[in-house]
Amino acid sequence: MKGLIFDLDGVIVDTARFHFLAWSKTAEELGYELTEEKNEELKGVSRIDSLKKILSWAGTTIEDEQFRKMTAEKNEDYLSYVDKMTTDDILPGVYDLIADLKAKGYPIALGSASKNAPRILKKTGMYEMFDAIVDGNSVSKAKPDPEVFLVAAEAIQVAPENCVVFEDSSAGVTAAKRAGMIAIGIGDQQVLGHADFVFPDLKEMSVNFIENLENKAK
Ligand code: B16
Ligand code: MG
Repeated sequence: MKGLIFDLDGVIVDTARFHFLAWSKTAEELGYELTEEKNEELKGVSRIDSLKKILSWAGTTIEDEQFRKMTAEKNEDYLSYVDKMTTDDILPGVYDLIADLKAKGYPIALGSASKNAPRILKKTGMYEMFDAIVDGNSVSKAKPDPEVFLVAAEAIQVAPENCVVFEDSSAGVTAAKRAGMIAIGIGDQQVLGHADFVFPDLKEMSVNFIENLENKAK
């Protein structure tokens, strides 16, 4: 049986929007305007690496202390949005899909770069749905490194080649492919063309599709 690994931000909940709002504020302080297009490159990327990217786009450098302060402030700002989340913030179709897959007996893991994953899952009532939660607190190498998905596969005791990853970020799809897994991109075909399949959102995904996945992957 296949193991299913879900990314969090942009797949289960739309916190990508909150990251964008918070990073835009940081970028502004650095005299840089973060566009939605550039923000795509921050999706799935760790907090530390995100600020490193913004600094390089802004063509500037800062002292370590300032770096630490900026990531802390960004996180505080981000959490002010997260703490207002409820079950209504689960993306359409996601709760029912995961509940149906769980009922069929599929092992289900979270594979997220976020250190705030448990807090978000608890706020939205999704915490209990997962057999394993692997997030930014449990891995040291950020996507596109495959570590997060390999650790998740191990946690649900499924071989990587039998795992299916649901990801909204380009870095995450690359990580899933490097892990030797089937990657299902959730979002824009233009951004996620390297995934095995791309769906605009999980509303379009069915249990039947997962059941018939054998040999369909690239
Ligand atoms: P945090 P995912 C990722 O989550 C986000 O896509 C990315 O934008 C964010 O920088 C990263 O988590 C770290 O998040 O600051 O909460 O630790 O998409 O891998 O679920
Ligand atoms: Mg994501």
